[in-house]
Amino acid sequence: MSKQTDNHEDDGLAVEEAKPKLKRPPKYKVLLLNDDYTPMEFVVHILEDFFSMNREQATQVMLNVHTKGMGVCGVYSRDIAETKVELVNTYAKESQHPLKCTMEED
Ligand code: TYC
Repeated sequence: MSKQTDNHEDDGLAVEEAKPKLKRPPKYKVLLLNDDYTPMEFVVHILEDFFSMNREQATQVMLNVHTKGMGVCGVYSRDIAETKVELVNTYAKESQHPLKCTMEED
């Protein structure tokens, strides 16, 4: 076989390398929204129980949400974030507080 046929040295084709396809799965921030009615102590309790914070951390995050309007409780995979949002909203509703939890891509 001639060199030319063998390795396509001059067949006019440009071969592009395939781009690596693997991407890290997206992460999601779980957010707590401020409102005028939910007691501060209830929010602290949520942050301790659903987001494994100690009392100091939970108090800091609660006050941050209270003053800034919104705050991050944690960053998780999509499934975990969705579950936390659902659990917090269900619990707040059952407790008759208007507290809202949501998520957004990190
Ligand atoms: N703003 C509420 C109050 O003054 C406290 C509060 C904090 C409510 C954080 C919601 O996500 C929240 N009682």
